[in-house]
Amino acid sequence: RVRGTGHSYEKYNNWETIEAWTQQVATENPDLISRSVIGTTFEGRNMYLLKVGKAGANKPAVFMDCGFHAREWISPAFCQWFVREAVRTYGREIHMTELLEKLDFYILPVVNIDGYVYTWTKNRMWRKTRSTNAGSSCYGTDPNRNFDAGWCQTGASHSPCSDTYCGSAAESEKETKALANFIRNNLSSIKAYLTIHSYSQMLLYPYSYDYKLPANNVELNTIAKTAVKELASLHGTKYTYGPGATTIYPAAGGSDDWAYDQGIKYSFTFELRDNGRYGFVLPESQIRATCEETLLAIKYIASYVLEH
Ligand code: ING
Ligand code: ZN
Repeated sequence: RVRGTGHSYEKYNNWETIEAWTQQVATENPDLISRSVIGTTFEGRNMYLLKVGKAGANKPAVFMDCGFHAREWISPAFCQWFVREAVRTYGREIHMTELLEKLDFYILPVVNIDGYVYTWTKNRMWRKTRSTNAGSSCYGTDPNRNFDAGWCQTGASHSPCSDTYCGSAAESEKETKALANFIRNNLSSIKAYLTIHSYSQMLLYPYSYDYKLPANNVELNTIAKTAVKELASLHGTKYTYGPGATTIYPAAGGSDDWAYDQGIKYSFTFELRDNGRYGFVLPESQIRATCEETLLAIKYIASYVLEH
């Protein structure tokens, strides 16, 4: 619990509560966290980014975002959990301490804030952004089909009414444009890109827009194999892993493929619990176990990146 805000790490928090939390966690941990705004959403909400790490010169960075898709509520819950574990275990647990001394984590707790708000107020199963579409009464673009990576060539739709609408152009959405601009402006420090989705218990790496394999595909496969082993070590949760196109489905315009093609050689998409029993509506009783196991995989990948 975070005092006075109604926030809880073991409950799903609404946007108002998450927004207040970003302010409070930064204010209470000034030596480890700073908060900035990287843009605003279609409906005018601030997109907060938390920089988590001990101050130092020329530190490499890991970028992690949550809440691309509105209904995947376990994803923002994990970003919040990660930040809490960082501040709670810094100076107490050797691995986290070393990570925060040597790396910065850029955490974007909710990318698609407007969609997230809509799942709390109108439609729990909403996926896309909430932007309007010219010539259509349907709303929204799929933010994970909106990046300039084989844009709309496969597994995406040009129809604004589709749940996988790729948008009118790559980076047509204010939210994806803000994220892409931040990464472009910080390419010299960002060594890894991690994006958290749900569900299906998978760890994916490029490519999804094509059946081609990334140059370091053997290395990415080994990292993924070890990361899912770490994850399973806690509660036995089984993950599959591999290139997106063959492991989940071909889909163009995803942020991990785009980040990889920008030169970020460690780029992964997590699909958290579960395997479909509850799907997007994962019970709050599973937040703790899901976040604890996922944290092991994230810490492993961050340590790997630090050593390479
Ligand atoms: N899955 C991802 C999606 O956007 C994905 C899978 C990953 C597609 C990487 C493209 C690139 O469809 C979910 N659950 O959103
Ligand atoms: Zn998703």
